[in-house]
Amino acid sequence: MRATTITLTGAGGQIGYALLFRIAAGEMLGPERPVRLRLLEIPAGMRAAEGAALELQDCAFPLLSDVEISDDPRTAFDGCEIALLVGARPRGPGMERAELLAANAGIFGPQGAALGDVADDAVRVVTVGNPANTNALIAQSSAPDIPPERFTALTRLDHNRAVGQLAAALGANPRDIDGVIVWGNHSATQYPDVSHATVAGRPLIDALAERRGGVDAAIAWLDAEFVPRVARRGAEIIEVRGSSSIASAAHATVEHVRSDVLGGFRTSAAVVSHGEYGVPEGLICSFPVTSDGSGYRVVSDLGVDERSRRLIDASVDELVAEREAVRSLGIL
Ligand code: NAX
Repeated sequence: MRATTITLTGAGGQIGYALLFRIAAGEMLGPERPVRLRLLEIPAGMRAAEGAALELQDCAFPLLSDVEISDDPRTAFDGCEIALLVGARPRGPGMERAELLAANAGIFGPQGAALGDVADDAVRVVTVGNPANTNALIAQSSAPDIPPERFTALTRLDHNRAVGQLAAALGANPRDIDGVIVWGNHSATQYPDVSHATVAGRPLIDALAERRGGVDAAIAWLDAEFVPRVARRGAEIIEVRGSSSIASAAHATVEHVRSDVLGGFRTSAAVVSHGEYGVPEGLICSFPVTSDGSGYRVVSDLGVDERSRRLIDASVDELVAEREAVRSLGIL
């Protein structure tokens, strides 16, 4: 089988290091599909990327056809079929949000333009680097010849975190939990929603009410513990581990691409809005999605109750504000 070209930015960073070996082992695209890796770094990260490439060689992965490293986006994205945009500018001490958005626009704008110029016609682009949704929007806007639907941002980690919390609260196996939705921005305003979720085929809210002594108590737990814990899980990991989420973020990235390219069950991903659920068109917002292998599509026919509406709107408002901030900097 022909090798698929995957470009990873930030390949010398922590998530890059966790991700490369899983891709090369065939976990992202399946055990039959060879991969060709293109690693993009800035000069300061080149040695770390080179070291990772040496270790990839030492694994002698049968599916890995070759690895190239570059600090030039046009070289690294040449012929790219799957772009994983992980490298980003972190928020420095005292950095304002506008500065953070501008610094990242200086990365994701040129990378989007390079993708538009040199990537494969069928390229799919996943943004992991934060602020992920707005970075994806900037990259997408810089590549007008690539269909906007090909740009997605990672909220699968938030989705998996929500499933993990529910499994623990219900004493259930994560594989029995279905239909969880993460809405909105990959930030503390995100809304993990269980109103359409099931556990072993039964409405999850019923199982939760049984455990917590009634529907009101179940909703109180969702509002006071579940939603904030999932939304702030990244900060909790930093506090406990002393470093941000790495292996779980790499795992979620593997699953995000796998579900998109190979198809699968309903999950959550940030994709471009066409106005579904009242989300303004063009925003890259987390929705319930499915894919048959040809790319994520929003599942657009689910009911939204009043409580969910309020929480979705709060996160969407933040996405609108980020887009406005980027526009006011003259970036979009
Ligand atoms: P690291 O700081 O370990 O690595 C980032 C790497 O990107 C560095 O090696 C750096 O040299 C490189 N880089 C910077 N600018 C670049 C550019 N213009 N082109 C290519 N490479 C560039 O961070 P890491 O822990 O790997 O996290 C990467 C990003 O993922 C961060 O923005 C982080 O906030 C974000 N995350 C997103 C998550 C999500 O669910 N969407 C969860 C995990 C993570 O927090």
